[in-house]
Amino acid sequence: MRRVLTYGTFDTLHYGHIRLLQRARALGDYLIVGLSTDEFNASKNKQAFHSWEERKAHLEALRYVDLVIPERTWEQKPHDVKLYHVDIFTMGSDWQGKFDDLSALCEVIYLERTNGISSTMIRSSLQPDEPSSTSPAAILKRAR
Ligand code: C2G
Repeated sequence: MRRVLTYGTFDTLHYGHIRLLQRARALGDYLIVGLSTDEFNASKNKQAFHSWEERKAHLEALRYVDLVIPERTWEQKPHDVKLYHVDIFTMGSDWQGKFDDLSALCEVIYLERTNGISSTMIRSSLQPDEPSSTSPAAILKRAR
């Protein structure tokens, strides 16, 4: 059984995330996702729209994801690779080269990032007073 590992925040789950997870799972037979905790996100200056528990439930609903573990630090990756007997570590290409040190422990593969969609875009369209929002309130506000 080839075991694959990836990490991320996976906030406001969208087709860019799903395409990544689908291709990651296709690299092997079992996909583990290290899901950034809210505390770890704070250290990345990121605040997710959904809680860790909600984001975990979203991932567990996907057929591509076999196990979700907490990502609490940048440094836990080598430990997780050993603990879960990981064969392949993968991330989107926006992380190209950043985790090459893991190639001492497992194969490292970067998958092309999906353009045109991001959690930031989705979150800004959820804010009613954001100019880019497409909510009826925002459209009416701009029309005045
Ligand atoms: N991704 C993608 N296409 C997008 C958006 C994201 O392929 N349009 C990929 C990213 O490259 C990443 C994964 O989906 O591999 C999760 O993205 P984020 O939730 O933004 O995760 P990030 O903040 O990059 O955290 O230790 C690594 C970090 O936890 C990664």
